[in-house]
Parts: sequence; structure tokens; C-alpha cells
Amino acid sequence: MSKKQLVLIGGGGHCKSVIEAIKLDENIDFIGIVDAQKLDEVAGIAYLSDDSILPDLVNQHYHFLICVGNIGAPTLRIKLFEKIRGLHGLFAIGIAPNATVAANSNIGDGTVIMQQAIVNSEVIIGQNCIINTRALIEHETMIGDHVHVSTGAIINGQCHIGNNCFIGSGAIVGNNISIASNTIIGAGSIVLKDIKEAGTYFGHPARKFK
Ligand code: JB2
Repeated sequence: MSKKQLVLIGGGGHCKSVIEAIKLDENIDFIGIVDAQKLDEVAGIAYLSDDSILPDLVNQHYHFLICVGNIGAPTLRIKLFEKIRGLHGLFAIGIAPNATVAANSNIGDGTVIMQQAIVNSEVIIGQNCIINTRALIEHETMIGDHVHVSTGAIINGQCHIGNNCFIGSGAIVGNNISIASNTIIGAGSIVLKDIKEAGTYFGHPARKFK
């Protein structure tokens, strides 16, 4: 199998974590990093240019991963994803070699599964998501596009997480729970009832904050 030639978009903190997560994947060749500001190399990967270089990189048939995080608002992640999609660019799927991903799960383009995350049987994850370090996604759960399940969060079985949600570090979502698109769940919160109205929810049990 030929190696996937990969360009990373955004060279900040999340990018460093992504490089660490996937650098041992022998099927990846890092081409470099595109960032709005000029950088030196990031975790050993070369800086290429700002976004004006994207059409040229798409023409090279490189694959892309958006590497800006999504703490709360996914606006920049979505903007960059749509920009590359508008150019007909190809997206990679990044899976850390030490993550566990069920063979019968379905992972969308541009999604990254970080170190020691677990994606269990028949899970469906949309495009441009972050399943962050040590997150657990249990059986038959469906996750929309542009969702960030942060470090150590647990989404139990048969849940439905809408588009653009942010599930904070260490949060727990009970079995068979639906969470409306565009919802933020604060770190450490516990969600045991469906969330039908988008907003920011905190606590145990999680309550609407705004
Ligand atoms: O339009 C843009 C653009 N705007 C900002 N195009 C490109 N190509 N890059 C852009 N950036 C770059 O994204 C910034 O210049 C900066 O280098 C990078 C964002 O880095 P930062 O470290 O600020 O955030 P992050 O998204 O990598 O990490 C956040 O989310 C992670 C999940 C942090 O909060 C981390 O602590 C967190 N772990």
C-alpha cells in the first residue's frame, strides 16, 4: 500500500497532539503544516505556508487533516474543512496506532481518533471530528460532524450526539442519550437525560447554563 501524504492545517497545540498520536502510523508521510502565521517546524514537521498555498497542495493530491481544536465553538475547524472541501481536497482519517477502533465502526473523513481512545462495535462517527485522548465511545453510538469528544470523556452505548457538539474532558453521557446539535457539555458533567435544546450544560446531573 502506498503511503498517504498528509498536510496538517493549523500548527498549534492540537496539531502537536495529532502529530504525536499518528506519527507511528507507517502508512503516513507528513508533507508539512499550513498555518495562518509563519512558524518554525512543529514537533519535527516542516511549516509550508499560509492558506494561500492550499489550491497547490490540493492539486498535488495530498490528504488533509484539520488540526485546530474545537474548545466550545467549532467555527474555525468547520471553516477550514469547508475551504478544503470547496477546493475538492482529499481528507485523511487519522487513527493513533494505540487507539482501539472496532472493524465494524464507520469513521468519517477528516476525523482523528487520538491515543488510547476506544471506539466500540457499530459506532458511526461523522466528518471532521476529534475523538480525543482516552475518550470512550460505546457500541452503536452515532456522532455527527465536527464534534469534539474531549480527553477521557465517556459516551455510552446507543447515544446520538448531534453535529458541532463539544463534550468536555471527563464528561459522562449515559446509555441511549440524545444530545442536540451545537451543544456544549462542560468538563466532568454527567448527562443522564436527553438534551433537546442546544446550549451549554454543566454539572451532575448536567443543567443548562446558557
Ligand atoms: O485561518 C487559519 C487559521 N487561524 C488560526 N488558517 C490556518 N491554516 N491556521 C490558522 N490558525 C492557526 O491555528 C493559528 O495560527 C495557530 O497556530 C493554530 C491554533 O493553535 P492553538 O494552540 O491556539 O489552538 P489549537 O486549536 O491547536 O488547540 C486548542 O484546542 C485543543 C483541543 C487548545 O485549546 C488546546 O489546548 C486543546 N488541547
